[in-house]
Amino acid sequence: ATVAIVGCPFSGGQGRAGVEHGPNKLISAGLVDQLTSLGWEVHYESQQSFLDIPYNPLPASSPQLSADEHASATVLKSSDGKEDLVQRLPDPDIGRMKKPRLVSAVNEKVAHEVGSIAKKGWLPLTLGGDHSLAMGTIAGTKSKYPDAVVIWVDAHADINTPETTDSGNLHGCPVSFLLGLEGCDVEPFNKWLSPCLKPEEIVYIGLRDIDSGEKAILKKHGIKAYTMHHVDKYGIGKVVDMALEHVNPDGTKPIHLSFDVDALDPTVAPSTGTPVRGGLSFREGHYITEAVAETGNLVAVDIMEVNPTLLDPRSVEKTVAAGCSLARASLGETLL
Ligand code: DIR
Ligand code: MN
Ligand code: MN
Ligand code: MN
Repeated sequence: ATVAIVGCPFSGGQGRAGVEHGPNKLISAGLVDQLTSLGWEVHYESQQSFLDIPYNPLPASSPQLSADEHASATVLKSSDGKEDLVQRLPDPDIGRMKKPRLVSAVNEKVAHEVGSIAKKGWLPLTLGGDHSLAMGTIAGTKSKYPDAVVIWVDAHADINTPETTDSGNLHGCPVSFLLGLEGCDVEPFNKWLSPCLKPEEIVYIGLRDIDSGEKAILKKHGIKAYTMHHVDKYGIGKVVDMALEHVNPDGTKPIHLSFDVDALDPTVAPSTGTPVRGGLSFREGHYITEAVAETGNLVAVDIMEVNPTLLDPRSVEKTVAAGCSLARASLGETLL
């Protein structure tokens, strides 16, 4: 079988720099060889040029500009070894949404990329980058598998709408856009993204930091969520059984696993932008990925929100190692 790694060095869905270095760190830690050792044919093209869009921050190689200049500068940029003139466009807030044009344009490209990989019959493994990218990854999965279901592992529900978001950070909103909730039919997203997920096609595991607006949305739409309270009460084995039973009662549907590493306890995955104490243990997190792999129905995986610029080297190493081992377990690595 073939896995194609989609590295998304993107941080525009939230406010903390550094998460754009997640993909390279996971790759440098040896992920390609690790997956090859599991028997996968691995496709990976480094530093994906598909994310290079006019709203992106300047490449590191470009001359430093002030914030004002940055907003609309025409800069020299080399692509394919050739110098080009690129207009970098301003991206003011729309309503509460921060960087809406950037997040939308990047996700449109991610959806295309993930969709075309899935259409080859390959498994896309997307490395974030922030979790706004799941707008694109899940839209891509749905373009190939319209009946796909989503297992969303996270401390957060990421189901704010442009109207309910307090932070304005779009990594807190991807699920709403996929569901097409009230307030999500807005430009620029509605130019390319149409609702592709039904409330009964997603289940959450690991939640423990849900905004009040999000709680109301989860209730209103009857969306199944197994919080850390449920993990404590039933144990992870039972929770995963119940989650799979909810989204996939016949065991026939394709599964997209979207894993935010902040679902893990901060002692396990400290280097992430919005850590919340009381999270999944190392084994609980891995159990989820192993059990999903065992279904044989997995068609796409996201490993999101690894930020290798946060905290000390030991914390970074732990977090990156956890990201790699979650990816391996998702792709069938077993303990025995
Ligand atoms: C919060 C935090 N619910 C927000 N969300 C995070 O900004 O909408 N998602 N951290 O990963
Ligand atoms: Mn293409
Ligand atoms: Mn998330
Ligand atoms: Mn999160």
